[in-house]
Amino acid sequence: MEKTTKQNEPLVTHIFTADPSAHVFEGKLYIYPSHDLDHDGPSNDNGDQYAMEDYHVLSMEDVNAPCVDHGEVLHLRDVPWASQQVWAPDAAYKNNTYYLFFPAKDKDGIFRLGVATSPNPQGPFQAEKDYIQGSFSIDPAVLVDDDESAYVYFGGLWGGQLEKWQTRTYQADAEGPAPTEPALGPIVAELSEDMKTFKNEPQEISIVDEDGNPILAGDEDRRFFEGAWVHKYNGLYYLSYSTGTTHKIVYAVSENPQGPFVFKGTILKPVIGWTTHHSIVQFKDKWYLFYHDCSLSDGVNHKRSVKFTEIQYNVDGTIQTIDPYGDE
Ligand code: FUB
Repeated sequence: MEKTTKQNEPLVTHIFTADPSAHVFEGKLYIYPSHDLDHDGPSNDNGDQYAMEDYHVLSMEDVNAPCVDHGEVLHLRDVPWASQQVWAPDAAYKNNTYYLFFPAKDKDGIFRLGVATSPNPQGPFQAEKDYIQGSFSIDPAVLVDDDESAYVYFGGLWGGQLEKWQTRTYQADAEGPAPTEPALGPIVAELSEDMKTFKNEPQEISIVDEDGNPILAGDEDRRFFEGAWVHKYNGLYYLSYSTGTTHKIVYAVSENPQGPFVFKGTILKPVIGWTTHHSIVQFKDKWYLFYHDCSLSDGVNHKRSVKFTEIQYNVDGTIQTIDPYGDE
């Protein structure tokens, strides 16, 4: 009998997967994860342990249906500009085309964002020859808005190199702001009609507290670290992201896709493993959080597994906090 998929359990166990970006395409749930590699190489704050080389696409006909692995859909060797580390991807649909957005290090060891295309949501994807000009750092997440304008959100601290781009040129020795200064926000750029170039200069997003004060770099329970995701609920834009060092998924809300966003609270408490990374998607009449943890590998940080769970909104639009192991 085919295995059904259960909430809060790994979607697949034959490979390690992480950083899930979930979308509903053609009436099915498609998940675009990183494909973690099992290896004994170095592990450090630079993220060298995340040595991924390819992408697989997963899909589910329904939330309790078997999860299908569509196999390798893009490999590092087929990305002409990239040298290593294909990290957290996302996908989008526009112009009758499916676009896979992904970060990788270029030949100089600098993270850039690439794009690859396919006529099908399950790939395979064909990479563009060069990275998106003007792109930097990691974790692209794309929102195609109701009016078809498309925005890519990106950025990540430490190994994701966001600190090194504060002047908008790469400075290898640059460090982040002092704890009492405003934190670095994620970056947003509107995409051109062809989805392969930025329409304008990338802008830093401002995240503020309920009084309008910027979230500070030392406020590690609330400041942006990596893994931005934007979804729309009741006409408002919800920016959610990982706090990195405090291992939470938190969120902030705005009336504008480019912010400023007002901090609201925690969506997901820490999972097993250092990184936490998610996406939020509506499927039929329910909303789901896709996330990862390291339970399948007993806590090995670079051997992660994608899971999902339902999320609930309160009547005021806030999201109820999830304890990933609450029922155990
Ligand atoms: O998977 C590699 C990196 O780990 C991602 O880009 C980050 O968001 C973190 O999950």
